[in-house]
Amino acid sequence: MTIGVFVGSLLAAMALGMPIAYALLVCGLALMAFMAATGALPAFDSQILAQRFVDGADNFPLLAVPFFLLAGEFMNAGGLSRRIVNLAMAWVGHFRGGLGYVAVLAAIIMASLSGSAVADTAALSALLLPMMKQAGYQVNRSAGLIASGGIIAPVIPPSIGMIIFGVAGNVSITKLFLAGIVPGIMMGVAIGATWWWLARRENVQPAPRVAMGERLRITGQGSLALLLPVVILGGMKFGVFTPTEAAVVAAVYSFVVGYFVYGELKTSQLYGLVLAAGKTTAVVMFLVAAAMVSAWLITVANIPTEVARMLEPLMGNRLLLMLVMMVIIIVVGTALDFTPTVLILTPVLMPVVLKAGIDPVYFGVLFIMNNAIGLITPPVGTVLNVVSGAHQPRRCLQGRDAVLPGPDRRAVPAGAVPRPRAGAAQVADALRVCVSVPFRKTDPTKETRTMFKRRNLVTLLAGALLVAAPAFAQFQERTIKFTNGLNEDHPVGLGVKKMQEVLAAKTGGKMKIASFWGGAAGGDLQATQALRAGTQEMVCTSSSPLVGIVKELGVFDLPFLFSNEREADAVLDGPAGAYFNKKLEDAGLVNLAYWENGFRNLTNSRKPVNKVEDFDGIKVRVMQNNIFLDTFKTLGTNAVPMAFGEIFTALETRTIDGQENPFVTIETSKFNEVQKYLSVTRHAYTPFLVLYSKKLWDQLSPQEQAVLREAAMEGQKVERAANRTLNEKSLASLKAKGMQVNEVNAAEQRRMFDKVKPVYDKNVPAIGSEAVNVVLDALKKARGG
Ligand code: TK8
Repeated sequence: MTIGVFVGSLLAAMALGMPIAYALLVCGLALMAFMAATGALPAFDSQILAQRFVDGADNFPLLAVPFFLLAGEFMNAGGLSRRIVNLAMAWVGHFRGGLGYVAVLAAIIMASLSGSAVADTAALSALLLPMMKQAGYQVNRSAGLIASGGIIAPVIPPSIGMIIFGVAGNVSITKLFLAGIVPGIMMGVAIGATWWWLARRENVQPAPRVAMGERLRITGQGSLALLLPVVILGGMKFGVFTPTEAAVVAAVYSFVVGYFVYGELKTSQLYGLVLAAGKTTAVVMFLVAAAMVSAWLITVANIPTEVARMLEPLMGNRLLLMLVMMVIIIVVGTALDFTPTVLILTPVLMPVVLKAGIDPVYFGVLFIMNNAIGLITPPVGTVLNVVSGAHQPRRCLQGRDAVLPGPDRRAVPAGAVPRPRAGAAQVADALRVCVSVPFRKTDPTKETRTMFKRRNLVTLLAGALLVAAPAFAQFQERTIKFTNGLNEDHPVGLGVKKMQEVLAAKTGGKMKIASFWGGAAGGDLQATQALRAGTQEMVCTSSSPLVGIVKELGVFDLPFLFSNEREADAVLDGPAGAYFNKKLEDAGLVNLAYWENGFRNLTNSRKPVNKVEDFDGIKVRVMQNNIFLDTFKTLGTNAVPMAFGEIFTALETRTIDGQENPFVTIETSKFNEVQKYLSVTRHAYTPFLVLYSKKLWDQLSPQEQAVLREAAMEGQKVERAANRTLNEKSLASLKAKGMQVNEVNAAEQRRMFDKVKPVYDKNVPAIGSEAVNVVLDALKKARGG
């Protein structure tokens, strides 16, 4: 049913002629309204939608989009594209069907320079199509060839499509980029082979062979353009820069070459080029932001699980599963534009991919390749439109401005055009696609069988309930949505399991917890905001990201506050803990219990940190509050606040060198895969808060509230114990997995403490001295003072 609302609202909005970005927002609204009405979501809250929307665009890797677009503009206007065509001409122009090979070779090279199929195709068709026509090639066939070559662009890096897939699916963009090279070249070879087959029958005089000396001269001219992909890929491969930085490098490089070296880029053009890239960026980013709203609701509504269940029969056969998913992508990709297809299908299919054990990078590259086919197939076929619109014979190689005259330069890149599609036939097409997929796999015999079983089960349960009903009358059927940024194998997973058991036993199965892991349904802060708005019941979060909401929580970020777990327990479980609970409640949050994240330690990819001086210059991610930021700045690092969910990718792409977290979190979040050094600094202890939405809490009966509190306290015992047992084990296994671990001796720890002392004085006013004193007093008591 939820799937029906998802697909139905999306298609209905599109049928009304709404641009896709708005259709996605309508889909989000519809899903939220439906879930609120059926009780799957506690409330409808437009503020949360707005928040998700803003968060959707607020993402570091996406910053690559405007720069790659700008690079494309500079390349076309600066004469780089033309030189690439010349170069291809010099080498393969003289074969039979030569101009066709020129188109393919140039497409491959251009693909490695630019991230957008539309920009490449626009440039190539403006240059080559008139030439091919003049030479006597069939226009339609030539246009088809250029269009087919154009769709190599999103596969060979850099690729805006891959950036968006990486962001939407949480997959390494660097890995996607590197994995796209060979498949992209294979696409070129395949297109070239097809052309060979077709061109045998064309009766066209090939261009004269270019003499070797001339060839080398032309290659020399184009070599500056050829160097760019080497710089970009090499830089990313060896960790010199991130994909985002690569985009900036590409833009600056193509500007310098076009402006200073070739001298074709004119100052007067700059404004127009930047404006064009800016406009396209706005379209892409708006689309991404809107898609993040529906993506969140898709996750919360459990649609991926439903889809996974439908694809269940295929789970054992990965090849078949891939095949089915790719067919879905191709079909949806023909009906929708490129980017919307990525944005809509990624959150739905990614969980299936992970569950089936398919490599997400492999899936991503195939996704992009098959989705690219949609660029040259009706009804949407953006690249087709470009080819048919872009060629203007009279401007054929008229000199430096031959490439991309007028409005074509503005042609929006792959997938970015929100175009109304009111045609009944197209809507019917899309409907058929989206509706037939989910139901295709049902096996009727199996269906009846499970129904039969289900009926038995229901009878049994009903009987049991009849007997037990009076005892559980004070409880209502409730499914509590719980989210967490960590993976399920973290001890928090055990704590939640315990809570589920307690709830099941004490409420006769009426109250249940539906848990979402790995930040799949939003990070700590987002979830906490949802709690305050009353659209989500529960979250387990570190105290630190919440300092913006309850400033007093900043106490726990003061460095070297606790020296062991016993002290932490004494403070948190005593009156001091109650003091913060009161503050949290005033902010709309009921804290059910303090669980444990634990003592934090620094990891980084540059050097072991043994002493204070070693912090110098390391780029470290810190939790999002000023006290942490201040601490790490004072220690000498280059500190960057960042949400937890972005850490892995940021480490992998070397946007940052390091991060700090407890051993168990480091291991369960797999940071060791992208970090070399682990220094046992124990510079802070972070508690976890198990929060419940106050708005929703007030709707619970006193019995329900009591059971929840009890469950959270039982969970606390399990979680803390597991965390502490696991702590040492995690350290050992991090070592075994290849991390280089160093202890920090007591004297050095003391020096670190001395260095960060000013952080206390500086931040106490912001935290409030009352809160600081409450904790310090409790701590004194705990220490026996
Ligand atoms: C997990 C976070 C995390 C925290 C952080 O959701 O942000 O570094 O330590 O463990 O709460």
